[in-house]
Amino acid sequence: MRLQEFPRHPLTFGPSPVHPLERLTAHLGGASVWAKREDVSSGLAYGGNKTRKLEYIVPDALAKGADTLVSIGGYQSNHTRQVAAVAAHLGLKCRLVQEKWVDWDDPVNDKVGNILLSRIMGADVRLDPHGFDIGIRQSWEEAIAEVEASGGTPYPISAGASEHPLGGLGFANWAFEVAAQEEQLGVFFDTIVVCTVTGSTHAGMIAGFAALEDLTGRPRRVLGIDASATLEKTRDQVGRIARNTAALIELGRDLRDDEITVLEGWAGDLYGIPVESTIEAIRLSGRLEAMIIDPVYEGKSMAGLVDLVTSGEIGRDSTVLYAHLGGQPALNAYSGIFD
Ligand code: 5PA
Repeated sequence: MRLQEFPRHPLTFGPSPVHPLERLTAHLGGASVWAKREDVSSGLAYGGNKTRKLEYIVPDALAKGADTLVSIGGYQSNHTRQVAAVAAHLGLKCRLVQEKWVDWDDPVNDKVGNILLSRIMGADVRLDPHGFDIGIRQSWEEAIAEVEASGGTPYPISAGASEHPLGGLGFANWAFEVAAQEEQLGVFFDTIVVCTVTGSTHAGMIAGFAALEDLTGRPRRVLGIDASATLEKTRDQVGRIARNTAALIELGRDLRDDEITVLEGWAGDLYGIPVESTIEAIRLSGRLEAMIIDPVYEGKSMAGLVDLVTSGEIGRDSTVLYAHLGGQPALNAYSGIFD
């Protein structure tokens, strides 16, 4: 099926805004840097990248007659907050497993930010002591079984909606949205920088931009910056989801290895723990652009962008698009960094 033919349930205001980051560009003194803002493109509890993924998943949930969305993430998961928002918006119930993915010593880590918002939106939020893993989790399978046992009709959405068969479509479509915006703005983004953890954001982009390249003959680089600190798992997951998504939208060819690039160097040793470069990137982006980014994901991909542009690895003549995937509510659980 062609991408345009998949059912899509609108959850955003429309295309996410694209704008230049002029002061950051001047400061870095290299490539021209722009941002595309998933953090300001939906009215549903601050939105973010999962909202766009869920646009393609909701039609399936509704078609199957589900009454409860069941999902999983860390205490400060942005994904589970967006699932809770979409459930509220649709009038469905929501059951969330919040695992202790991050050993972050902040006394309000399980009270403020994303988890607070999910509670406000009426989700059944349950804490679970298990640690970080992007794969399929037993705790989530148990939650699905519990909903069933109590007479509900669960609709399972895996971590980050990534293992979901339709999880890559939202960002395959993002690529086409970028192409339409390029036309309006008279620019061409030869390099995209995106944070990657559970993989379907980056993977969807890879499939979408591959399809565009086949149409236009103009290649570009889609650089995933790992923030999982479990690089091999993320790399495998990105490659697998990119290939599945490419097949789903009938790309008609295999993806080349050079189309799947997950870069390491900015995650630190552990998922969810900011390192010095993360904190510097957050301050830089705030100070120069009033563009707020978080310490778990976007601070790490911005740190990658800063280094790649400064070192010239992304050349001076490049025009770079930074995918801002949301995630700011988690900042509240990390206030101690900025005291
Ligand atoms: C997340 C993910 P992927 O998981 O699709 O690779 O996206 C990475 C990412 N930026 C990037 C932000 C703000 C994100 O929230 N968040 C997860 C969550 O539970 O919130 C899925 C891990």
